[in-house]
Amino acid sequence: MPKPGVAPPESLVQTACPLDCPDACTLDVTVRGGRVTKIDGSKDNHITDGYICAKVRTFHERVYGDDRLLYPAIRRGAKGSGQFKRATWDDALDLVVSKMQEARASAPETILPLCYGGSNGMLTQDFADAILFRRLGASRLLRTVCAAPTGAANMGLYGKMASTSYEDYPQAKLIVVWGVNPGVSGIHIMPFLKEARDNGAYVVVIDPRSTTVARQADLHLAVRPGTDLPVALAIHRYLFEEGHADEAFLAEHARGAASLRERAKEWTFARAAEVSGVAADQIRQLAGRYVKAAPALVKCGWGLERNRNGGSAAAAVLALPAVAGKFGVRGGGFSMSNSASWNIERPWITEPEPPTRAMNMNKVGRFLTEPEGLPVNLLFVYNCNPVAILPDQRRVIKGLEREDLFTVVFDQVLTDTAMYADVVLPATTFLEHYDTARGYGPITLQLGKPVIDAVGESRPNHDVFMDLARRLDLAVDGDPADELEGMLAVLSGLPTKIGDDLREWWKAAPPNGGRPIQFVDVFPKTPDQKIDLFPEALNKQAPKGLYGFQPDPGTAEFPLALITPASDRTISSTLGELPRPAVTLEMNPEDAAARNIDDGAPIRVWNALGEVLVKAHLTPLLRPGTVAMPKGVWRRHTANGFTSNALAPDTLADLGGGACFNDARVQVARRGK
Ligand SMILES: Nc1nc2c(c(=O)[nH]1)N[C@H]1C(S)=C(S)[C@@H](COP(=O)(O)OP(=O)(O)OC[C@H]3O[C@@H](n4cnc5c(=O)[nH]c(N)nc54)[C@H](O)[C@@H]3O)O[C@H]1N2
Ligand SMILES: Nc1nc2c(c(=O)[nH]1)N[C@H]1C(S)=C(S)[C@@H](COP(=O)(O)OP(=O)(O)OC[C@H]3O[C@@H](n4cnc5c(=O)[nH]c(N)nc54)[C@H](O)[C@@H]3O)O[C@H]1N2
Ligand code: SF4
Ligand SMILES: [Mo]
Repeated sequence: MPKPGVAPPESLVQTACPLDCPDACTLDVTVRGGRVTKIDGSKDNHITDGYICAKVRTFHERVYGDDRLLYPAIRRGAKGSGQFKRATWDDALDLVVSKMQEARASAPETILPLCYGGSNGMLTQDFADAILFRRLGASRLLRTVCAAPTGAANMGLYGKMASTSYEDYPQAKLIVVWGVNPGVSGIHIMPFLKEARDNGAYVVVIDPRSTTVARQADLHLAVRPGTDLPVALAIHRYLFEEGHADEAFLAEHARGAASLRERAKEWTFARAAEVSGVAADQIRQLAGRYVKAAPALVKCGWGLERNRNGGSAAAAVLALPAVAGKFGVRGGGFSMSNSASWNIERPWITEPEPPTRAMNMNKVGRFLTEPEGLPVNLLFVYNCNPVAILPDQRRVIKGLEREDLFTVVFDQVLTDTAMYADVVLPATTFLEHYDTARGYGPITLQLGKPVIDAVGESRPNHDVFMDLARRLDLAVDGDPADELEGMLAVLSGLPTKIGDDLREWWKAAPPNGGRPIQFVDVFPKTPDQKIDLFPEALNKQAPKGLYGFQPDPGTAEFPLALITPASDRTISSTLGELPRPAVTLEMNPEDAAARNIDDGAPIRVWNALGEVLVKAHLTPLLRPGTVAMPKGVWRRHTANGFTSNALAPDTLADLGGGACFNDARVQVARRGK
């Protein structure tokens, strides 16, 4: 114990951020008296460069916050009331095990693990959890809430080829920032983008909103949500029909160009302009500039995928550098999620995925309330906050209220979802356990390590899932018994050899130094290493065929397109328990005037699925006809306890079973004072 009046010694410990974020920052964490007092970006990592996002800078407030789960608990009151009774780990796990045994004896597929991106690390997801749920024969979860359409497009066209890293942006002479807002959701791109501009790069932004990057851009196409496909196809039409396609490159490296050309044919600049709501001249200008610029880079984000046309839009955008011949130079080609850049073996998962039913997470509300076939009777939620982040929030909540559903929520804080749990299990945070941090912007990999002891009785995912496996007699010899054995198993599966001293943080990059040039260092991972511009499997999947456009879902009753972009603190719902500014609905003054709504007025936003009560924030930075609310907010942030997800349909994108958050169409009206 330090003497009274004498400050305990302070130490600086380095670790890495494993959150679902492209940047994978290296963190300098200040620890005093066993407590974290400050979290900052490290200078040792040139991408992190000494700064981090506003979210993680406050992460220690979560670690010690009022909402932190400190011990296991069992439900006492009605579902949703948030009343729990403290329990021992033994009692809580015994109860979970008895319910799992029951389900296993009747039909193991009535068990559904529900997880997503709480942690992107390799130890906290797809490890002991996969071992447990595979051996149990539980239903499988299709993790489609994010990146499924862009992922399907990249997989179909390029077999998930690695893409241009942040460090090479400054080489580009033209950068198209397409459906992404790096000012809040990829902050470590920003200095590289600035350097590119300083070097004379022409920057184009395609986004319905005038984001910070859009305001700095040379050209901004404020498209209607869901209309990127016609814009991209109009550029393809220009490339093919006006002699700008790189026929030599296509002949050598691609298949399916004729089919893409055929689908693009109908999309003149004029038609694309009409549908997307931007001037034909702007699209023509982008196309002309793109043809001339070298190196030219397309940064494909996630904003364009969250609608009915998202997969085809992403495919058409990713096809641009192929048709225009923009590969083969540093700073050219495309840049997007690099999540598949590592060939990581997972030898510890000794069995293949069982052929159990696969359930699309966007439909969880539907599965819980209107089961087709076997119901879901045991829901095990971890690394995910479904009430806050899944579409059709009211249906999700209705499902969680089912008395015959047994819900386990394993989390760090009492989330909106944990309120509905039968058993709550406390999880450690990345400051209290080992994990990896895998960048999917920069291609880097680092070790995350505990910088403080576990808070309360919280435990790491690995320990709890292995404990459950043992209690269910599902553990076998050779399973990594604890967190450290797990970490060693992860390290042994890596393509890069590293030392076994787990006290040292390390980072590694693939042989090309993490800065691959497409078609020099990396090639399509398709069987013949060719680009498939018209994968038949994708063509079959899309309701109107690949590159087939589906019109706007708006109606006279619900004409406004509600989009839910990231803000600087709300991207996923992690840390949403900390104080946040009140949520508002952003709307263009024109749309507001038509409804007699002033800035700050209390309003009602609704459609057939639900209603959200917030205040209006009038801003010309959003195109008329489109309104916006941030994603990742919690129920406590609106006046009636529902968020934008109460208005988001559970319909699916054309490819990859992706979410259609931005297909929400709504009406807005003023509320009484
Ligand atoms: N610090 C930090 N950064 C993160 C994360 C984090 O946890 N912390 N999480 C990461 C995750 S999981 C994700 S998915 C990314 C999300 O990062 P982004 O790709 O930036 O995702 P969004 O904010 O959903 O959408 C981006 C932009 O698309 C626009 N948009 C909406 N609809 C359309 C459309 O139809 N067409 C076009 N062209 N644009 C549209 C929106 O206005 C928005 O400005 O951020 C990542 N970045
Ligand atoms: N309306 C709307 N909704 C959206 C989107 C949108 O555009 N619009 N975008 C979506 C996107 S891009 C994404 S990525 C998803 C994000 O959705 P989720 O992946 O569900 O992300 P979070 O909301 O952060 O929830 C993660 C939870 O995991 C917990 N957690 C973190 N680490 C651990 C751990 O080690 N162990 C355990 N047991 N728990 C842990 C955190 O405390 C947190 O509660 O949301 C989607 N939701
Ligand atoms: S969430 Fe992203 S920007 Fe924030 S600290 Fe983690 S890696 Fe860095
Ligand atoms: Mo995401």
